[in-house]
Amino acid sequence: MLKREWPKHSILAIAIIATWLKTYIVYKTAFSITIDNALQEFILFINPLSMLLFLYGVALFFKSEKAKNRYLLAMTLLTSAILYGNVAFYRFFSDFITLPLLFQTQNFGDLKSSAAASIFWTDIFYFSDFLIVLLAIKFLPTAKISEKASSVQRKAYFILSAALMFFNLGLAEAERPQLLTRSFDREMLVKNIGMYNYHLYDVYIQSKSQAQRALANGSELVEVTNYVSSTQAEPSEEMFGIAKDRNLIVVTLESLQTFVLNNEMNGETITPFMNELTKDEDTIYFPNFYHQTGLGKTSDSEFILENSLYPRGGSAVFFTHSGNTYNSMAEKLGENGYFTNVQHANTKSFWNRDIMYQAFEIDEFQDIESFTVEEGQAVNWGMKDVPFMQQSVEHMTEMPQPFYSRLLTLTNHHPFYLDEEDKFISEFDSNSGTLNRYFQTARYLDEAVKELFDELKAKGLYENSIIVMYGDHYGISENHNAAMSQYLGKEITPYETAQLQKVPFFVHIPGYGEGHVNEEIGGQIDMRPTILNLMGVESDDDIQFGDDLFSEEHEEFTVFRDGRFITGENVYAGGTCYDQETGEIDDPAGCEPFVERALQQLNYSEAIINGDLLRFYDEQTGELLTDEAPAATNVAE
Ligand code: GP9
Ligand code: MN
Repeated sequence: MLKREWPKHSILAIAIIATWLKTYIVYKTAFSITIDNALQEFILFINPLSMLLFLYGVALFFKSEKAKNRYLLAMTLLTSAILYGNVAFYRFFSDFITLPLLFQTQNFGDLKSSAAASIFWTDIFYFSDFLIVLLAIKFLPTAKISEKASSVQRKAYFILSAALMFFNLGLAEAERPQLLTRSFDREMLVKNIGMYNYHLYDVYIQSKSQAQRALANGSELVEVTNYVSSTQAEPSEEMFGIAKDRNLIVVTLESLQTFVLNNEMNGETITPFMNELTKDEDTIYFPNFYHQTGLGKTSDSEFILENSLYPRGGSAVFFTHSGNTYNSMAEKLGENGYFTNVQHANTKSFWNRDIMYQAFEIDEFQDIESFTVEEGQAVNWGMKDVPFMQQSVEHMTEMPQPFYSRLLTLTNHHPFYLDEEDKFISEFDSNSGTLNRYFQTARYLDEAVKELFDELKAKGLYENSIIVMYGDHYGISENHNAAMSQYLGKEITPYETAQLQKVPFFVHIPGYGEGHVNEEIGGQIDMRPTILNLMGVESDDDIQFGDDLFSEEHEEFTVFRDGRFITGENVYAGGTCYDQETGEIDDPAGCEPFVERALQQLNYSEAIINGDLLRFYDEQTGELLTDEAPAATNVAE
């Protein structure tokens, strides 16, 4: 019995092993996948297997040996084509293929021209498993008995395959929690779930959003535009165009929360430079400003900044809706003669930035490839912020003016490690290493901001620029509440947790002279209208959920992505209405009217994203393009 069984499935076994090992070799040779420890290497090694077992295992259902072999050959060809397609693509774009990219017509030209140039005869190796299976079919004296595998055998086989799949996903989840809801980075996906599963995942998230898009039509926008125009505040006339024609530099202050500003840790000042800025005559500083990000963290903050829309709940909009039509601040400034740019010393595919920035019509993205990282200049996730600032300003000197350049810092990021020479203050002394180190990296970020100002002055770019800086999201999560409570010297209630979502917001206009602390309650959603008004670019007709913070009509009502909100009177958190100033539990009546409105805003924003509704909006005229709606059916949210 055994003698007969073994040869019967030997071609299947050969095919699986050949493709598996080939895939691993290709991982190691054709892509630069960073491996930090043995567990990651192990995950990388096993990750092709589960999908291959499923895909190739379908052969077990074939009765005829010939059909089975043909199927296996077809599958080795298919997986080889997927792998090779990625290799050829990677040679040019240092990234893995994702569907929206194939649909973006501007990429297609690049793809075609580069495809021919990136093919070598040695690439035959990428099809070696196909050749091996072909030879095996020809020369291996396998059994000629035409017989399907028994159903018990098949069951055992697929149970084992499923077990392996779960084992792989379990390891991936341990290595990178929430990988499949947040996506993070294509490299991380390939590294953890494997090339083949990654493509399946990509098809899944893209087809899900495409289906919602296909069912949407322009009429859904009527309600949204009515809501937006009835609630929008008239922008401040006084501040209109105050920074007109200047370069706009927007700095994303990684994980910086407001509680470290104008504060001390064991007698040491945490952010000396930024503290001075809060009192500076050319700076307007907003201490009551909140982040509104969700799972997409930094990328969500960028999304809000560029669009004044809320990010999505439950996933990272940078990954799920990078094919949408947007009316980004970059696009708008671009139309007003600006050169638009983003600088970030990390891989370009992180948060799918390379694709999303095309949707935002950002002219240039300078990722890690644009920076020279000398020995000792990298920590945590990439290049240290101080040298990053130096090189970023150097880049600015080469840009056409006026420019809009966005700088994404990185050092003040979990796990908040630093080299000894970059520690300017000591650690805190709580039981949370994360919080203890956070003060030091925040102090380092402060140094980087100082460096930016110094460099801009040295390079003659300072006077003619406006510098806007905002904290992207919290750095210290609720897991560290005990330590946080020790530092703040008070209990961390849901009210306090909401208050800890404050992030700094600075508007620095060299020569302005009327700097002040602006106590207005606001959030990231207000950045786009506020900045555009300062730049002298009208945005009244745009669909945005925020308002100019300088407007006299600005309403103090800031909604978090999860439905919590802050008003002039109250903080609504954990289903409880608190007094905004004292943190005492307040009469729920104060919050009630806002609960509904908060959800309504979030839903409208979500509907815009899910239905890709901005494609039906003429941003120049403010008209709805319902006639061009591709689908007739309207779908309720
Ligand atoms: C990654 C950087 C950090 O490129 O922006 O992302 P985060 O984890 O803060 O969202
Ligand atoms: Mn961040």
